Amino acid sequence: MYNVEEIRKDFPVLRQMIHGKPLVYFDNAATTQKPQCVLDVILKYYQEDNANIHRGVHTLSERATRKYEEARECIQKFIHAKCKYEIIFTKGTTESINLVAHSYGGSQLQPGDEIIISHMEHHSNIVPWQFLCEQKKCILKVIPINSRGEILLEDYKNSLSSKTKIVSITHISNVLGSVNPIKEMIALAHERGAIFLVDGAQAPAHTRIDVQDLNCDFYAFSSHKMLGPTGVGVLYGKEKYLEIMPPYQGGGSMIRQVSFEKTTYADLPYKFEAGTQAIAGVIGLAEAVRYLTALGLENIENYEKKLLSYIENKILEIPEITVLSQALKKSSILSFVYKGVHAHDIATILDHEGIAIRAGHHCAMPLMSHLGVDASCRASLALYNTQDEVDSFVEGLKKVKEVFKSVIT
Ligand code: C6P
Repeated sequence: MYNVEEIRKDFPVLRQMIHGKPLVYFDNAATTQKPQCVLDVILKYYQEDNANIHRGVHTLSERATRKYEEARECIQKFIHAKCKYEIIFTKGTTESINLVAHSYGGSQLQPGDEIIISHMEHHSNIVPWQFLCEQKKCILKVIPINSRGEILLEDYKNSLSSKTKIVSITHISNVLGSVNPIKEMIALAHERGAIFLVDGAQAPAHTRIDVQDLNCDFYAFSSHKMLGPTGVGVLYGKEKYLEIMPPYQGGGSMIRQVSFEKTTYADLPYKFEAGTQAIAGVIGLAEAVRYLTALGLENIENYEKKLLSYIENKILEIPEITVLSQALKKSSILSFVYKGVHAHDIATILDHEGIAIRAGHHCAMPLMSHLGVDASCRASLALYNTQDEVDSFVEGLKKVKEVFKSVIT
């Protein structure tokens, strides 16, 4: 039984009033709220165990190291990776993608090689590849999307060639909510000998991830979008690729032996974890994963599906609104424009009703220009949102009409 009212009690931030109204938090694609258990483990770590990891022989350091490494195993199980050294801790999705572009791309690609992305990518899955193309004289190809907001698979197949070396696609679009057929796309890339990176920023809090079943070569995600703290993320990589990749950053922890003449590097995963890591953050992320696992990703996904269809039906009550995505497979993200009213004005009016949404280009400017809008509103739902909150949101949107009645014709 999925008891959302019980679940909400785990999230202290939700128990507050904004401008005299109960907070309705619909900005989960930007970052999710954190359950009490995540806050508790972070506080407990600092109160009881705080020490640097992999360095000290003293008790605190051993404890901190154990918790940090247990977190790695926890993430390994969560995404069903083959072994724990395929899990690299990073700052977030952005750093994970930059790591692959810089290290794998920088060492393996040759001038004229091709990299494929799609039209619905976040800037974090565009700009690192542009850097690489500039540096290595490679070519960036962009697969188009259809009017429903889905990747055009035929165009993708036609774009793949023996020159394709990397394909990097988002699992779930942060603007459209489209769930891409990545398993099929990965198999097609592999047939052409290309490796495949999945930008998973929007997925792990909403659907079950099995990297071995997907057979992706890299999977990047952020802790803060899945109930964990900010400043931490994960790069999953297949061992055979991580092994051949040079380190991304140099510093403490990532070395085996240093001399002024020659430095050798540590084994996986430490080769990619230079400097003191976000230890408390990693421990907090593992707790978030335990929380999500206890609720069950299938249960969360089913619940959010119902909530998405509820919000999609409710929003039809406002004829001035156009929803930007009609993808057949969608996660709980709803982007829309309101005829004659700028997205920022709508977000401001909703904020006065206690409702948090995101408005703007959502760090996906090429997608926005493809859609022919400079900004949209985005309501993104999570496991603790309710139908009552959707009702408040739709009532809030109805107020837009009152405020702008002289503008809306
Ligand atoms: N999208 C949003 O409001 P970081 O910032 O590294 O945690 O995640 C970057 C990122 C990469 N890919 C996708 C698909 C994303 O959605 C994001 C982050 C947030 O949509 C902040 S811009």
